[in-house]
Amino acid sequence: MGSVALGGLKMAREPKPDFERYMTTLHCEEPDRVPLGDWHVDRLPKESFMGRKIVTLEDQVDFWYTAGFDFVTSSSGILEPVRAPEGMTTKGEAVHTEYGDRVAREWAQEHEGVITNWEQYEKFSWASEDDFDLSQWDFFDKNLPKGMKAILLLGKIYTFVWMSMGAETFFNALETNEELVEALFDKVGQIQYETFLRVIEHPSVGAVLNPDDIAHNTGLLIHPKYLRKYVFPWYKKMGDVCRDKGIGWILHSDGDCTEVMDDLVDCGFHAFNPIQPKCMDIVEVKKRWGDKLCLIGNLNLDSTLTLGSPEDVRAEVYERIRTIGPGGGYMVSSSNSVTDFVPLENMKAMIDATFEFGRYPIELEEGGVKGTFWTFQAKPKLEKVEIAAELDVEAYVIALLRKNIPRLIELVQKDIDSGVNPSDVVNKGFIPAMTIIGERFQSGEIYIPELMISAKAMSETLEHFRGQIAVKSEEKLGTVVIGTVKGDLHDIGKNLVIMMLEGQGFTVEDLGISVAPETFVQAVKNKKPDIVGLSALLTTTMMEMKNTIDALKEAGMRDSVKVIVGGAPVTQKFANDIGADGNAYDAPGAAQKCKELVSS
Ligand code: B1M
Repeated sequence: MGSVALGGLKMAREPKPDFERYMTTLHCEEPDRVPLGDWHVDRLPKESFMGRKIVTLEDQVDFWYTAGFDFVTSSSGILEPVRAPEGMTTKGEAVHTEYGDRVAREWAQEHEGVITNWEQYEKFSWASEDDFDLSQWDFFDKNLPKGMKAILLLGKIYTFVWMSMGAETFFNALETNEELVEALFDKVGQIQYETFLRVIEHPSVGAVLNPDDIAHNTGLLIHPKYLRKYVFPWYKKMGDVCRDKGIGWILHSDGDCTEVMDDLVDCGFHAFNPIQPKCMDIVEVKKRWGDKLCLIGNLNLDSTLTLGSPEDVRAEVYERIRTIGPGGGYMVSSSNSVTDFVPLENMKAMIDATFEFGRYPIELEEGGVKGTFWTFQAKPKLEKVEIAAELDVEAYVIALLRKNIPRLIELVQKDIDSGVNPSDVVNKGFIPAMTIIGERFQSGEIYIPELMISAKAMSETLEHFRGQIAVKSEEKLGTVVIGTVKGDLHDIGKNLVIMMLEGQGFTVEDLGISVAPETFVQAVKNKKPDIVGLSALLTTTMMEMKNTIDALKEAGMRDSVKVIVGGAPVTQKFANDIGADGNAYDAPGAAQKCKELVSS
């Protein structure tokens, strides 16, 4: 090995890194054993694993080597919207971790980005490839242990653009401010591409992993036509270079990417990560794309790695290697990254089991290891809602989806002129139309931007008729106080839920993100809502839902409100266990559930 001094945890086995093993796997062939594939491990699990602080580059290399990886990862030229104009911040607050420490987290403002118009675009302090400190690559060139290579983490093009604009502005701008969107994608793509060209000249670089999330639990975040226009051409440009140079090219995207898997193959990717078990069935993915794409991931971060025992983790690794490993083209990794809420024993179990079961040829018996493990669970079947449609609802649907306010105004005026009671325009026109739009979102016909745009179009039209079609307070369905629970900064889903609730006639009080139980209690005291809505996207923050329900009990208020919980990892069973009154899988479902709760 090179000049890196190895310390830390003594492993029972010699790591013996071999990047050839990694490359053979990327080419969907069988190496000597299944490699470990995680590309990000939070600082605290790394430190706990090593039993000391991770400070220097030597420490970093030491961790990846000792843990048994064939590579070390490092980011370069990852643009972060933290180069924001003064007074604006994209840094989140500190949150609790498994390791008892608190770490600051990055987050993006849903409503306000830092580049929402041309003036901000011009003023933004754009980085060039000269601004990035690339010194670690010289270090890796000289010091990586024998057999190890470095993986460059670069390519956040889609993520940077939406985060810098803010989700809502970005979704809207796709249709209304195309020039700015295009300019941003070009700018970011160019910076990423030039940095990429520079870094891959280093002999230590064995692969490039592009961490760019383009999907969520049930599908792509935006229509694939935008990805094909703005994002995939950059991926392909980089993919062509990687293929020419014989280095690996890997996409990390959360969520269900089924719709664009063929595009990803065309972009030249060798591998796809992390195949979240809740979103994609890895067995099916292997069947359809396993000869073209190596699969990295699928170890369940929602449950097994975070809430399961080391035996469960061992059983899940066994199952993945048994079903996906034969023939090559599979690496064991978490379904996102090893976060600071993965217990150390579970991380160790994942690594140990990969060494234990991953030797080729893979010959593992079904049911050979005891433990609870997860396989793909399809999304719940949707119940069709009966719609009392007396007006020309389809015309409303079309105009809402196109955000055609003049047409909506015309439709409303025509209905009022023909004698329809103004409040029935809402109840028999807008609400059924939004219900239909919600169903189209649920079935994957439309995407998040269309859902958001429709909800906005409805409220803008109602604003136009303010005074004429004021929904009387006795006709309002009720009040919902909602927030993302403490420690959790995800808010796109919660905001969609709010829009759907308002679209169905609820008054909503939004408490924002990382909302403490006491704040919910205070809001219930002050606003006297009918329903409290709790959103959580992280397994670890789901416990705050229970804490909030307990706090309501302690304050003697639990019986005065219904509680609905939701968010990607939340299940009906979990909702029952913590004593919630309802759970919904998505925003239209949440509005439906709230209607049921107020009428029960
Ligand atoms: Co994060 N992230 N993230 N992330 N992120 C997830 C959620 C994750 C599932 C990805 C994965 O596993 N591959 C994973 C959580 C795993 C787990 O714990 N089970 C994860 C992780 C691990 C993390 C970090 C820890 C990463 C890290 O730092 N190592 C970190 C944590 C930050 C924190 O909160 N403390 C983090 C950070 C981020 C970003 C900041 C980069 C960004 C958030 C930006 C923002 O929200 N402003 C982000 C994103 C975008 C995601 C993914 C890719 C997409 C989430 C999203 O916006 N979806 C997500 C992957 C995934 O979802 N598969 C992921 C779109 C939205 C419309 O859907 O939010 O599911 P969703 O909401 C739906 C339903 O869930 C439901 O209705 C909504 C609309 O239909 N719903 C409700 C939501 N709330 C509801 C409430 C209800 C009822 C229904 O009643 C009240």
